[in-house]
Amino acid sequence: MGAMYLFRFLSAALLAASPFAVRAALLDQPMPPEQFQACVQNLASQTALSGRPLTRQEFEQVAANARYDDRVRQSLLVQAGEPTFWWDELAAVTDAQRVQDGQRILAANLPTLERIEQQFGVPKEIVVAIYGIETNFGPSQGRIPVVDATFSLACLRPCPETATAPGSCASRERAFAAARVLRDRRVHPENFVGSWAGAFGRTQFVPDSFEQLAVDFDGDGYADIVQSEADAWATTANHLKTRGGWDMSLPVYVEVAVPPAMQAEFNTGGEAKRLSDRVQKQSQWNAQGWMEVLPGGGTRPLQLAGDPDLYPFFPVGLPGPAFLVSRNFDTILRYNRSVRYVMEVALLAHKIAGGSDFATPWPTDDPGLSRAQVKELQAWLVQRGHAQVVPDGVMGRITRDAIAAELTARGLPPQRRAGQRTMQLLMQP
Ligand SMILES: [Ca+2]
Repeated sequence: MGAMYLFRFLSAALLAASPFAVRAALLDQPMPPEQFQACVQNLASQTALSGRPLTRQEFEQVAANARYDDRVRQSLLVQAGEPTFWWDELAAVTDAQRVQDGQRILAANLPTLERIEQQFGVPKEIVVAIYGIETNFGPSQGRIPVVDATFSLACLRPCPETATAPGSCASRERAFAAARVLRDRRVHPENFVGSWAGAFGRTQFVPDSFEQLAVDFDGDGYADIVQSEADAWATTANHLKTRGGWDMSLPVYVEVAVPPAMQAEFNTGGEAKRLSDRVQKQSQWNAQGWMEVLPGGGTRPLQLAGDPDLYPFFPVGLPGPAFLVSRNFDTILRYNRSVRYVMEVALLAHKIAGGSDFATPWPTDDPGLSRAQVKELQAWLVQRGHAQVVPDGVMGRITRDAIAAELTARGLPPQRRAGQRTMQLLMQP
């Protein structure tokens, strides 16, 4: 289930790039088999546009077994529809259970993770946090054949006609990469299953990234991000090193207090604000009165080594937690293009290393639930007669429907979420 996090972010990026009319028409109903076949034939005719060599014959050999999977379309739709809150997701993603699981993985594999940290220059806690967020530290990696997922996605998200340079269209290139991975026998077909977005393995790589970045770290001659934790961790570290250039001397973020005179400027009404064009040296932020917020709520001038470049990031604007972020923020953003994902990874890594939550409260009187609490609430909903709710700790559509129904039954506004306060309110006898 951890893998769902990645899929959600990917879908947001994919949808954002899509012209609405095309999206609406293609996502309206399951794609008819003949339309999928025509689409795959069209892809076969475009192998010259593959970013790496791939012949039409090689592609067709893989395509012969490809099937349209409607879960791809349904996931695109579901993910687009439900608004979610920072405080809910961070509470669930970095809950006590996941922190403990991460610490256990770290302790049990310390020599391997330290060698990865040394070789790639990426903190072991960041690697473990990504493992925890992508697949909940485990082999649960989704069940859709990567070929089916990438081909379906390529057909649901067709390339613009202007994308005529090799490798120029992401959805098409992903399908081509899936075909190349099987052609080159780099992954056993049985293991080549993953998310609806085509991500597979313990740290959820899409085939094109896998091709370029996979590492054989356990030395058996085979980069296997499905079976081998060491290979998956090293591949993730390699991504952060190669694509972003991780700086071991810097944290991802420093929580800050904004000088009172500047606060009005960052009052966004709830929208995230990433001000990467406002980079300046730590010493300049200090000179302007920005202060580091300490775990207990106290403040002091920022004191990172080397006077690094930093820029402001506000998840929900002010009031709310505020940050100055380093180049490592951008490096995680290249791994997964979601600022929320970046903060989830950074906070989970921080907590695995013994750090604490943000000191500044979120602007809500109903803070988010841990997965254990969501499970408890779901079990209660089942007792209340919502038989279709599954107590799995994931706040999905069915759980949200049941919460709204229970709130309505009590004459309360039918919001589609529950935090600490709502849970208490609902479950009190
Ligand atoms: Ca290996």
